[in-house]
Amino acid sequence: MGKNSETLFSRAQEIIPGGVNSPVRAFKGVGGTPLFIDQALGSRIFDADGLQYIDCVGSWGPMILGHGHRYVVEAVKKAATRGFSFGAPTVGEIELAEMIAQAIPSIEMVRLVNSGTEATMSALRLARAATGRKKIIKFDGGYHGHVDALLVKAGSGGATFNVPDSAGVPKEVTELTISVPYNNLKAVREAMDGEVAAVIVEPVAGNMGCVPPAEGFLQGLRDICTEAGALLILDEVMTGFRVAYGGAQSLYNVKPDITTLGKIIGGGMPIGAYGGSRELMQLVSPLGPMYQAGTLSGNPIAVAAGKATLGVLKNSSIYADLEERSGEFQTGVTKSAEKHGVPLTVNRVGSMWTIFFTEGPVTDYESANKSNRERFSRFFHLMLGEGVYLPPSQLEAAFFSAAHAKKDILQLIERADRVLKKINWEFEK
Ligand code: KE4
Repeated sequence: MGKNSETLFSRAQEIIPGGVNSPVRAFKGVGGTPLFIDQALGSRIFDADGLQYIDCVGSWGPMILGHGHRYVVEAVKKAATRGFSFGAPTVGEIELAEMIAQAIPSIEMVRLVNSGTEATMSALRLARAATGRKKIIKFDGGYHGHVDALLVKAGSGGATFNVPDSAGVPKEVTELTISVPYNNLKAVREAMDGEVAAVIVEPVAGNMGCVPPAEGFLQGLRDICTEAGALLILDEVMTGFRVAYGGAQSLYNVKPDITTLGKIIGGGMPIGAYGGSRELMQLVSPLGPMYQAGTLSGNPIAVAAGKATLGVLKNSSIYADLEERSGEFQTGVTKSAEKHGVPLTVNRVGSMWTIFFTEGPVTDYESANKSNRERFSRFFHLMLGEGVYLPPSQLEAAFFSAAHAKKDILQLIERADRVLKKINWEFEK
């Protein structure tokens, strides 16, 4: 670990809880000192000691174009000269909303907010306003931001630190949330009653590591919700514009009542969004009785970055390229693990993926949790030493960007092979 990151981490811990502004960044899931990042470009990040890494985190999803894409940088620069924030409507917000609705037909109207958490919090409130019901169904290992009602058997940091529920959340709130195993329609049917306002699901789970939906799972949720008069919320904060331009709902052909978005639609700037039918969104203030607001919602700089990002993605070959290269990586690592006798499973949808250190299959939180975290941590640090920056947790998704060229993928496979060979020796001796 570089000296500068260590010095900065000590200083940061004096003034910021855990030295980080979001828990998963603290390397608690893998041990050691977090890298302090100085800058990034394309597929690379550079730490405070000037060391270079192939970035497989991409800010946890937003950087699908790679870092510092010239169109996005130019758009942000131009917007910044016109003003940072007005607290008043702007044409850019209309344009981004129109781009989102055009990409995702289930969204006829959309409200921009400042984070994925705000998006899911608002979506829950909208579902409860629309149905007059209180209960929510979520999935074990699903993470939807740090909304009180959803910090129940939560994934991401909650699962990484083995504290899937949070202190400070009254039981009166969490009593209304039912969490069931992912990919288990029977459990959803059993939990569903006339009091459930909504089911919220990551259409491709990313916060227990990458876990694809089983065949028929999403359509099954759609049917169960329709029958029960509950709303289906697809939390596409991670999958929106990631697994396809139209999100996971276009890939799996499922129509939710509400979609939440974030990450990519801001191109790396703070943003979130929730949307649905015109009829449903009439409930949202100032039109209707469901209140939701935000000083910086629709911020002109974030909107400029988001528009530029979606503009590059739209009608591009980026998704096809990402599918090919990510598939090549998955095959390469799987073959290497077989060669070196290291039990692992690589789950992937498009350019989001996770290497689970378990035989697998990994189909839900329980099977994801069977992963050997000690081996993952060893793999993480050895790969860091090889100049590869992975998500610092076994229960997180990794990402490639359009800037990860074929040579990057070949290098990643080579470096993983060297590390897996070493791991086999270390753990098998
Ligand atoms: P934010 O509030 O962090 O913008 O979004 C919350 C959120 C909502 N829904 C899904 C499906 C998400 O993946 C997230 C946030 N993802 C994590 C990564 N697992 C963000 C990283 C972090 O917490 O620092």
